[in-house]
Amino acid sequence: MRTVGGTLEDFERDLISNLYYQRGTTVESASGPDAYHTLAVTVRDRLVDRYARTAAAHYAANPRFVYYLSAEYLLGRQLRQNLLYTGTEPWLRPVAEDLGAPLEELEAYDVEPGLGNGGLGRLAACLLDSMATLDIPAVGYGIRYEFGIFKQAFRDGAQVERPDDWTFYGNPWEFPAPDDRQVVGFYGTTARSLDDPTGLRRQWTPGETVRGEPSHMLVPGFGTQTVNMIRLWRARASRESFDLSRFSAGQYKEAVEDIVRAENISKVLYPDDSTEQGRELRLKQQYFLVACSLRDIIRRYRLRNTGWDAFPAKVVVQLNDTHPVMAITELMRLLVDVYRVDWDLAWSITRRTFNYTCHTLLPEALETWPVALLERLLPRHLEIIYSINHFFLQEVAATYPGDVDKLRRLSIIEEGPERRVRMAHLAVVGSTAVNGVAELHTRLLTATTLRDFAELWPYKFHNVTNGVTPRRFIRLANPRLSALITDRLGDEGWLTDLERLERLGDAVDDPEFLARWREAKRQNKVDLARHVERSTGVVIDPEAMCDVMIKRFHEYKRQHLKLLHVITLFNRIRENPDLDVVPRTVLFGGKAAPGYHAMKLLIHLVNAVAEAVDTDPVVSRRLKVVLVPDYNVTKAQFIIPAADLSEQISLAGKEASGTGNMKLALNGAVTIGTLDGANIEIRDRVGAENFFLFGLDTAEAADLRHHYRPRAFYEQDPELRAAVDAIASGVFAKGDRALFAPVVDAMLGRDEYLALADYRSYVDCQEAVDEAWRDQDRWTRMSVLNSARSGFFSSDRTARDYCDLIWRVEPVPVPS
Ligand code: B1H
Repeated sequence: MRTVGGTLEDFERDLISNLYYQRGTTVESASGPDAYHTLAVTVRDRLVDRYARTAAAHYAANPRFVYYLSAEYLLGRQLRQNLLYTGTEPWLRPVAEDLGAPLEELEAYDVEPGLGNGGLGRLAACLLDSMATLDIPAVGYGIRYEFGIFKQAFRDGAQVERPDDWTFYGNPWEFPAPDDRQVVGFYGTTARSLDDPTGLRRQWTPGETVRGEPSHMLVPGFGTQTVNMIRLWRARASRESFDLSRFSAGQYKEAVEDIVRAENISKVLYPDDSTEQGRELRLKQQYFLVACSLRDIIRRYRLRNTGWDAFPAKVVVQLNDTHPVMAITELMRLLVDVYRVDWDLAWSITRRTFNYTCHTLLPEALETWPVALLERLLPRHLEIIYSINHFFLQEVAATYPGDVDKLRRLSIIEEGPERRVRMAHLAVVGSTAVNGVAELHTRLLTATTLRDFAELWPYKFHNVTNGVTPRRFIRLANPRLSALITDRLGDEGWLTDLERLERLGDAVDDPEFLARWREAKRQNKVDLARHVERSTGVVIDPEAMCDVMIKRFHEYKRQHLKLLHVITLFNRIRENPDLDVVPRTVLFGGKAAPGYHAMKLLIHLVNAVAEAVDTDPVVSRRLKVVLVPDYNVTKAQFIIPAADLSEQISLAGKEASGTGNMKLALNGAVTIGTLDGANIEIRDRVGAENFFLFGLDTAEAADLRHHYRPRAFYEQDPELRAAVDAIASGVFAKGDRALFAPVVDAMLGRDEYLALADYRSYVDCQEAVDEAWRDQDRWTRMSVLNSARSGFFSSDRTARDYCDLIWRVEPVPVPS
């Protein structure tokens, strides 16, 4: 069925009609939200035909589907993306005119769904985009948090968190699907199944039930007909929950108690990043997501298939980190208890269905749940975990007879005063394939964190280096550079075959091309300066080097090392006002988890240093420091195209991959970085001469840790000492020496991530950066080559790697 026409006139007619019949208003009296909503719906309608044809093609082919389970998605703004993906982008201007709404105002209503924390959530979004672009049948499952990642503001320089009420004006991009609701249980008791002599089948009677209501957003492919979906679950009370008799008796609070408790499950995204949150509600969220999603997966499977033998041939589930790992026990429960499949067959099906991506190496980020909590909240799942562990440890004991220590290390249960379930172990045991997210990460994972498993099952482990979608992160974010690239390469084919960027390599000998490249960067900086001035009041110079560090605030990422460099520049210029330094704008962006006090204090310090720099008449002419508030996908799309220098300075061995590093390199920023995560692969590709390398490598860092004395570095290096002393002196706190003392104490005390050890190498490397910058032709060539050689980092390649190594799915073309 074809319901929308393909011309601008059709579009305009539909727009006026939607405004009238959906919003009940006219162009003359439409508000900003009316105009935005109507435009959004009119664009969305242009995806619906394709979505319906995709569903039909998938139904006919009955293919193997990828089901991506993730607690987080950072989709970014939808309007421009969907304009681009429907080929209606050129109409935006005339259409905005029809509506009498300035473009900027329309876009301001296009709020991004902030349903994630950082890289892990954005990777999920990039992979969905690439799977659709590659015609892979796929569904993303997640939670429709009522409040996404908090909005960050600053009060006197300190971070304050405000709720992200992202659906305040409604969300025009989603379709509710109440018919596909599910019911999920919690708490309660378990009992024997009388007909099961093995005791492995049992019955769970939950003590509480909650309804999961799905809605979906469309995930179009670029340059193809496929439109997949992401299905998000919202928790609602079962209808019986409202206690009318209590309400009638005037007990209003009690009458709605159950409703509130149920709806709290999808109320808010946990604003953690890489720290474990031992909260019951969080475990409830995790189970809610997987229970709803698995029921939906089974419902979809049964539309075209019968029996269970074919299940793993038709269903492959990718677990995005450990957050959805309870799915393994839930599938076992459904198969064994509900569908009465024998344990062994159920286990074989389960193991063939799941795969697990690990995103970290930090021990504190490896999720574990107290046995006692599981026993209360999910009693049947705990029993299943015990059984899985029992059979697994039998297998281990047979492989390593007498090795008790091995059993202890591999067990899914961590013994100790408080027994806990190790979710990563459950994930590895219950999966066919396990992957790390960059070469170094996978190597370290198999050599350290999951070493015993890698020895036991070496064939399970794979590397799939992360990637980013070039559609959002170049084409949408950086239209100027995109136009230049398209002009040079002849067509837009590079957007779906990013390795073609390689052909830009020849352009480094073309002075005219270099000039246009530089001009695009400069214009991007002018745009960014306008945004920064509007949101912070700070005026930045588009001629200065734009030095960018954008990522969550975390100790291992070492924003404090960057700050020591900034303070060193500050000190140098103050001491020698005539010093010939390269003018820089140092731009930070990122949030700290609300409970992460050390990082919130560091944010405060960044703002304080920014102010000190800004109010110093001499320094402020050469140096600017800005912490852009509320860094998110939208802000990333403004900042990345303007960046000259990309700061990727985590301690080697700590950043699993990084993906901002890829986005920045693709947009022609040159990296200063350590040998960590995907930096290594970026450097291998762009060439050592186009990458500023500094610092300890993983082995050196591990060695130094044994006998590390940060004070020794402090004492030996006068510039380092001056930088640390400046913080301690209170110059950034109006003389208050106490405020930032914890930052100084952490540096001189343990300096967990060896920032002081890497300081000299970093600061000297920044001098090499300055030297390269002074030769603008040289810099521009480096910039072009970074872009030209980063084609590997397309998430299309990542998705293909998953297909080849892990999923073994085939594309299903959708006829037009
Ligand atoms: C990454 C997380 C993460 N790794 C716990 N782990 C969270 C862990 O709310 N939580 O509890 C949230 C997020 N996030 C990141 O994943 C890595 O640090 C990056 O290096 C990597 O690029 C990204 C995508 O693989």
